[in-house]
Amino acid sequence: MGYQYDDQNVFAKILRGEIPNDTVMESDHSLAFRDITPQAPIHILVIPKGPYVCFDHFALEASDAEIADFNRMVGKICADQKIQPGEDGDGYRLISNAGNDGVQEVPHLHIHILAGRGLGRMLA
Ligand code: DGP
Repeated sequence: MGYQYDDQNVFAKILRGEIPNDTVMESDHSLAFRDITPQAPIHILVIPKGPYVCFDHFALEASDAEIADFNRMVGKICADQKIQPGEDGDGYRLISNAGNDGVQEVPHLHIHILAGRGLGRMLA
């Protein structure tokens, strides 16, 4: 299957500096910034800098360095924000929507980190 990356999506514009963002963390391969419509007291989006549409695209085609960098950034943010369960915080939820059924609004891979309130039982 060929992945079609639209370089006019809003996160591509953020990466090019065309749209401002509230950056939380930046590395060689990844960027984290606050969601513009937060659904919880902590709502941070983590994106790879490379042109990946969704999680499977990234997992199958990104380099090991990009994948390691991305995963490490999610972990570092959990530590920085003090939301690790059983450590300083009370836990968090990670969500990555993909495609039509996943109701993905922005077609550039992003993981939502949600925390800071009870998030309820939710699988769908
Ligand atoms: P999703 O449905 O998983 O594709 O969610 C996309 C999220 O991106 C949604 O929670 C709102 C957020 N978002 C959309 N446009 C912008 C923007 O320009 N800046 C920021 N920071 N977040 C945005």
